[in-house]
Amino acid sequence: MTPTLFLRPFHSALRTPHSALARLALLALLAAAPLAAAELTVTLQDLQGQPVVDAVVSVTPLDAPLPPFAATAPVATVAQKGGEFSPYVTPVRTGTRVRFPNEDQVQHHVYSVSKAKPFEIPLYAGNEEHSEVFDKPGVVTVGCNIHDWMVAYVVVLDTPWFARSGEDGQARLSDLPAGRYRYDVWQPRLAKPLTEEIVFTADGPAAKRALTLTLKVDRRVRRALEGGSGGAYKP
Ligand SMILES: [Cu+2]
Repeated sequence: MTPTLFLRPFHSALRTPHSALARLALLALLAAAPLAAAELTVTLQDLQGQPVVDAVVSVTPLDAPLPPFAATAPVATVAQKGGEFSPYVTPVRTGTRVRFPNEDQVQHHVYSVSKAKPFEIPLYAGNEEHSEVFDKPGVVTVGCNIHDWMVAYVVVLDTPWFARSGEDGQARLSDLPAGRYRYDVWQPRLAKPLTEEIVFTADGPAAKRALTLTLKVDRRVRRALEGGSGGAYKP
């Protein structure tokens, strides 16, 4: 069992001259560890009853500070495959480094003019390594200068609690300390982001929410590179 393994270094730390420091460090660890954690599952569907994919559900504490940011930037990946970005929507915490590998045989020119992260990666092919740190919260729309149908979204959030809805329209969040929160739902076709307050109790059942979203028409034109997996597009 892990407790024995955990206690041994603690006892040896107590015998060192820095025992007070060690004790303080342990107390800080205990204080940071939530005694009980809540879970939230949000089920999203559109007006036709179809599951809504690629929605980002995020949860922000209203009465407690956000957990500290990681010392080293986490890494996420938005690839270019068959003339599309993959994934289409990527939620990340503020400070995350996002890699943009090109898995196609053609060059891409990835850029954004969004306020939270304007950037440009001039024409590049697969083997070059390109990444950007997303250091401000906000929705960053990413495009390609060569293939104007290519679009992706990086949703940069200060909170560490977020999830993207899958094919079943569900977004699941766990390890939420008890408390009062605000949850937000964002989706590229959602006319207006949706916000609601929610309270998690330490011993309560997992919270579930079912939401019906009004989505704008999907105007994306699915095209693929010539000879690519998707077929017929000719530039
Ligand atoms: Cu491109």
